Amino acid sequence: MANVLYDALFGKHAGRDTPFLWLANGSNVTHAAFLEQAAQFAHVLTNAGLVIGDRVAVQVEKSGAALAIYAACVQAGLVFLPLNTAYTADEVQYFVENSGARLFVCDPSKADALQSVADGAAAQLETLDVNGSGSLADKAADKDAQFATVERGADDLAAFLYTSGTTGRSKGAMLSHKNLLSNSETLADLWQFTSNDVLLHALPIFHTHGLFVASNITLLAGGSMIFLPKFDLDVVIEKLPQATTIMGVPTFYTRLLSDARFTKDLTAHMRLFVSGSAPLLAETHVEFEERTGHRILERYGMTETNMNTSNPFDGERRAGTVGFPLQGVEVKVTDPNTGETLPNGEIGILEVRGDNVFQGYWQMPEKTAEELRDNGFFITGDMGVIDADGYVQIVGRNKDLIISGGFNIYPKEIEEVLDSQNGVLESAVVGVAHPDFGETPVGVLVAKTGETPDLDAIAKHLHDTLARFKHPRKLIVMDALPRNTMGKVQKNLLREELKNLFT
Ligand code: MCA
Ligand code: AMP
Repeated sequence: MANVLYDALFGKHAGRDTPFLWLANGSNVTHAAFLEQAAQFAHVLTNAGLVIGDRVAVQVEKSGAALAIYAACVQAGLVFLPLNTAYTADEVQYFVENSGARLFVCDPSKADALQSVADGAAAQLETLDVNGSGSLADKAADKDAQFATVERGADDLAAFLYTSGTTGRSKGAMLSHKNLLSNSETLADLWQFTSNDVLLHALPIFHTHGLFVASNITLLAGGSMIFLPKFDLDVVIEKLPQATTIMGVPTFYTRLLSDARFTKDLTAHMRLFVSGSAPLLAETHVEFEERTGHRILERYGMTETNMNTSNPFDGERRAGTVGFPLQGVEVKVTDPNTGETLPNGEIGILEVRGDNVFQGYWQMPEKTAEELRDNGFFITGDMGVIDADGYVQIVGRNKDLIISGGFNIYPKEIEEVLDSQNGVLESAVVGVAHPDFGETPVGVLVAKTGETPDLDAIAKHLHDTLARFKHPRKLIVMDALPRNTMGKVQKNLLREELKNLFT
């Protein structure tokens, strides 16, 4: 037995003196140098006593070295657990504790604040900054640049990605070597990636999109990536002439379209623009084609399932749809109440099955059973319909979720914080259309009788406890929340009332 994921993505590039990562300053990291760094990190991890299956939690800025930690974990048979850099210490504490991570890598600037988190979870703390410096790099410096790859099979775990739920705490989605590799193989083939591809990579690498879709496909095809720390409009426009393809959330495309420098000439050489993680408005699709002559290829995925559907590479890329089920992925639409399969043309819940579907939630068998059926179908919580031509269209969500700029926000988590504030009787958080982020959360508060909530103090408290992207862009006090006869808050009415707040 070999190491399924390592061999397919990384091992085959050993000794290749070809550029893998093009950095913002124009320098590059070769495949060989990247793998040598990963091997050195693997030595540090195993020297620290970590053994097969142990989790490595990582909250660091995007860099080639950060990506090399992923490769190191795969090579050493460890489970890679990346965390959003925006998470506060309170949020990180839960992930480190819940996962039972034995080692936690953070930015040096946060080490003082996070030492107690590591201590509380009995995890070893190491640091790595955006330039690749820190205690992890120091320890790696004198290590052998070769590491004996640990054997791992198709069903062994490669990564945990935490995903929130409508109720309860975040759940660690367990992803196996097969889950990740099968999906990358399918997509690399479908989207016709080759070693000539240069992917403009401006996504974060702590989510499926930037980490597994973009990086794994590039590695599989043997291409390279222009590896930018974040989406900066000026830099993306400057680097576009060197790229063949880009993957982004819809905000990338609306921001590009808002800039006059983004023209047909600038994009004439491009092979492919991929969008996902949030709905791409049909009007953005149309405007993009008018401006550039390219049709954006929209696809649909989830943390638990990797990618499920994609518009075709060669056929019609239909605006407002997420295309067809991927090769080897079954997609069906079911009745939310009975679970029965519905005929094409009827709206229901999308369910998916295939090698792409995760192994369950870490140490949460009940949650797993609620969403992953015995027959292997995963209940996505997305409402969809399959049209007569087989295109899947997402029409809504059967889960209380807001997607802001591609980041998922669960209103419940914010409502719990709001409800605990002085003077607040109750609250509701709803997603409101936003020109830049697609949707953004707005907090509606009801005051306790005779009290006036201090909105500034509440905003400050939110700032201290929740990641910035989750902060409601506005807090509004209302006399009462609209409720139906069953007493359930009617968020649809609030959304309707507030829909023009930012437009
Ligand atoms: C940053 N801020 C945000 C967001 N990003 N607020 C709400 N939503 C966001 N997405 C905060 C910043 O901290 C800042 O706060 C303020 O909003 C404005 O920041 P700005 O500079 O405009 O934002 P940015 O840094 O340019 O980031 C926007 C972004 C970024 C480029 C859209 O959020 C991004 O890269 N999103 C991609 C997320 C992603 O990869 N999703 C995939 C996961 P302040 O003003 O206080 O400084 S989903 C997935 O993987 C599934 C499986 C799938 O299908 O792909
Ligand atoms: P997450 O589990 O955080 O990765 O988010 C997955 C969710 O993002 C899905 O369940 C969908 O609701 C949403 N999503 C991803 N891609 C698309 C898309 N192309 N169109 C609409 N929603 C999408």
